[in-house]
Amino acid sequence: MLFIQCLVLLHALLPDAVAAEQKGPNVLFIAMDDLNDWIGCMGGNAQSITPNLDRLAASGTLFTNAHCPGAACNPSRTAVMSGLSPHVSGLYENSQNMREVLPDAELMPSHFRSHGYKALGAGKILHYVIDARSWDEYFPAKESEMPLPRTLYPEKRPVSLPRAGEWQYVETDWAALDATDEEFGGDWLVSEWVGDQLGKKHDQPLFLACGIYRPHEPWFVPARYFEPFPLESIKLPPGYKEDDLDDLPPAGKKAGPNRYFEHIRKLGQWRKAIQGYLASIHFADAMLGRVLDSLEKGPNKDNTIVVLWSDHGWQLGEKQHWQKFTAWRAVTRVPLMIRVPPSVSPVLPGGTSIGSVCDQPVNLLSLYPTLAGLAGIPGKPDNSGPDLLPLLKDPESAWDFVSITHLATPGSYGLSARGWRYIHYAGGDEELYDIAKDPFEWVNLAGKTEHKDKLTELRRMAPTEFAPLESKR
Ligand SMILES: [Ca+2]
Ligand SMILES: [Ca+2]
Repeated sequence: MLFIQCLVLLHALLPDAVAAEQKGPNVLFIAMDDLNDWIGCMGGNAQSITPNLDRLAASGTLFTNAHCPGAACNPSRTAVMSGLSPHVSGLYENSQNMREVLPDAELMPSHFRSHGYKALGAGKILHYVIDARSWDEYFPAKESEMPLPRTLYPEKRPVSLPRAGEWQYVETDWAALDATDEEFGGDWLVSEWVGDQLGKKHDQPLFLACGIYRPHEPWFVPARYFEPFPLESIKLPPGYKEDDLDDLPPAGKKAGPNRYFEHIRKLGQWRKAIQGYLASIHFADAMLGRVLDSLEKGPNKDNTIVVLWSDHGWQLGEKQHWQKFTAWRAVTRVPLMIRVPPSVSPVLPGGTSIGSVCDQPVNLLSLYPTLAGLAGIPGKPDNSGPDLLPLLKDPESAWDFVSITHLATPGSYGLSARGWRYIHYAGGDEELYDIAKDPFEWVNLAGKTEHKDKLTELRRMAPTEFAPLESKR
């Protein structure tokens, strides 16, 4: 009799239990490309116009000391999506093929799929590949393995920056296009597709990735995004200092100056380029706004976790450098914001606090375990990053971690702590900065006896083993 009662009870409970297991919050996973701290809520450049990034940050937790795992697209994105740090995976460079280096890695969308989620994606999430096997659906079609949709390019190129030689990346150029957002395509099409998904009800929880490609070069966007930035109003980067290289060790002096900046400055294009970057950020922000509006108007508003990150920052002349690939804060520090609505996450039932700000040093590697945890699914056992949950509960909670950004050479990295940064080059050269006093890293303290203890302390927190750079394509 008891047995039958138990069976009846089980029968009554089971459908609900199964249904409950399949339910979970949606995850809207938004990546921006090459976006540094030039956004309103991070204060990196007073001229930037980013109302949508700012409103997302204000609605949840903004991390002001978040850093990328690698100082370029491929190592950073691969690390985020695989949960494996470059010094563990051996993927340090843009030229490496992710699936050659990591043939079996279970990427985040795939992991969510194996726990009842549907994985949808659009735009650039991985480095110019889709990795079709990790997704249910993609825009453009996943079979194409090309994550960028149709985008308008001027017929005659370059428009603004003449080519100086073979070394120059063909996309380094800027121009206001006479086109509507729709005619421009690109991120507008991505935001349209993602918006459509958010406007519908789905029978499974979603892992929905939205890759916004601007402000990645070329800095071509519709003219209306250039209008708020008249050329005569453009200021040089606040972190620029003419004699900044003087106190760098040889490896730092080598990492800073590059041909791009020299070429741009020689041709009188520096302010025009800054204008192009600001316009591209403004455009990317507007595309984000379309996605957020679709979410807010649709049926998924109250059960969707939103996370936004950028794969790395960008230098626009600071330390005579143009682009990324360095260990300085302008490149390693990235926007990271997470919003969890109340009553959707089993581990954070109250959701994130509106307008909370966290300055603890964190790394994008933490996204994999953090998002899995928030969704109520197990993390992957080999995830490199710690779960950010304690900081989402309380931005001031104890945090014993530092954040490491790896460069292309194994053993070269930037280490970010709270208030301090330490840079180590594989040959042994070092830099040390007191960020609380010197946010632009103008004064290298590595050789100063009064900071010897700090140097020793930070050295001890750095990794000691580095996977070799795995074979290139
Ligand atoms: Ca990038
Ligand atoms: Ca300096």
